[in-house]
Amino acid sequence: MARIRPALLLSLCGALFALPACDGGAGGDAKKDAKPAKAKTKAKSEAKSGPPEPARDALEGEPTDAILLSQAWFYKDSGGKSKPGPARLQIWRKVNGSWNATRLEDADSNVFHKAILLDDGSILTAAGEKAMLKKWKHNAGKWSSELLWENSWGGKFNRLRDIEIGDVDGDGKDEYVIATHDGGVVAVLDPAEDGGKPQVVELDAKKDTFVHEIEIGDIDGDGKLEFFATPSDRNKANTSQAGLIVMYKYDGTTYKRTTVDGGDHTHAKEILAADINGDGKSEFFSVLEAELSGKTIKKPVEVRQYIPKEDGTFGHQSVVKINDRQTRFLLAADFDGDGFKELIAAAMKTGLYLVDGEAAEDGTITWKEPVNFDKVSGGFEHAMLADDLDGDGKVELYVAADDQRDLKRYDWDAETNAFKRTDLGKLQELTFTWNIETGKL
Ligand SMILES: [Ca+2]
Ligand SMILES: [Ca+2]
Ligand SMILES: [Ca+2]
Ligand SMILES: [Ca+2]
Repeated sequence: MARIRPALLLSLCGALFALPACDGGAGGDAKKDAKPAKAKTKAKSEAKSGPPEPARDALEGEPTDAILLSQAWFYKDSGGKSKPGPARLQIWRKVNGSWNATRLEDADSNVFHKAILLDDGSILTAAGEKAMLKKWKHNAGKWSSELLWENSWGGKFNRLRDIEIGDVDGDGKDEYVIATHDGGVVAVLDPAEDGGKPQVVELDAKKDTFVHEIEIGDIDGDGKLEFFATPSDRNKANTSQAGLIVMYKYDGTTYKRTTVDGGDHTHAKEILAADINGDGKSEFFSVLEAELSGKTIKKPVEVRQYIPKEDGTFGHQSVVKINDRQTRFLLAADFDGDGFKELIAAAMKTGLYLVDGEAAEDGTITWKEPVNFDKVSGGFEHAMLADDLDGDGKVELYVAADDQRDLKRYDWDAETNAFKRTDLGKLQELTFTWNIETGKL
């Protein structure tokens, strides 16, 4: 978890370290999982020798609405040092009208960066330290897993940072496109159909290079999917890093890379491909991190929309500038149901922003002034997702605000023309939520 520096941890968690918050309990489940008195001494000696045993909570009852939070979390060792616990998936499920959390943890890694619910009810997890892609199944109260892929690139870290699924080579079958740390690799993994070994193409290996994000979309509307990635320099505290935003297009033999944008002073850790105006072409966006000098923001976060040109290069227009250090989540969804997808940006400290726009006949989009609709919502990643999980035909927004420890839902209220917030539950202290997935589980 080198991305969470000790200094940052202190500022985020401060005195919380003094509390027995890192006991492995997830919210309200801590009590349920507490061991009887006899086990107390054992737990103490275990704490001295290593991390807590990974939790594997059973899922009770039939599949129901579920919110999966991919997390890293910290516990205190016997010397009082905070240490990363096993990679955690906190699984919130709606049972009899109320939301409750269970945990699935994996001691092989110390962070789940992302989880995807597959059609067959299994869960795909992309983990860091170690860089493992696993498939999890729950059956009759027991979890089992299959390691689909693991690799190491000989650098300081081995992480799978992001994964997206799509048919990027046009053969009618989906690939898994994966961003990795810290050897610069973008991997295209062709999953084996019968549990065999996947075929993996590793692109653009480069030492000390972190690829943060993958997006898939059809930017030119030819029915073939392009994918995008964000290779950048090594993560450093309180200073900006250079980086690129690149596009890959399959030419029948290989994935050809072109540069969409790049800079010496900053980079993007978030990108988005989404068909905003419903014309069959994906619009493509990046979120450039602020340019920093120590704690001072020299240049704010900027969301850019890229405009493809005839010659294959890209121009851009500025969508919104956000006076924050970073904004790691950007999504598009049509909350008000007018056929145009508005953008939501989740900044680290300054809250949630709604940016609506208007499309002209030629597809040109004019973006309106942002609305900072919840200022008291934040987190290092500030993960969010839009989905019609309750199936009423309207998309709702799900947000994990680690700073306030709130898991929330926002519904668009057509009468007030604003979001209405509902709190679903409390997140555990000393956890960092990297992604949200929703579905039936
Ligand atoms: Ca394919
Ligand atoms: Ca295309
Ligand atoms: Ca709309
Ligand atoms: Ca809904």
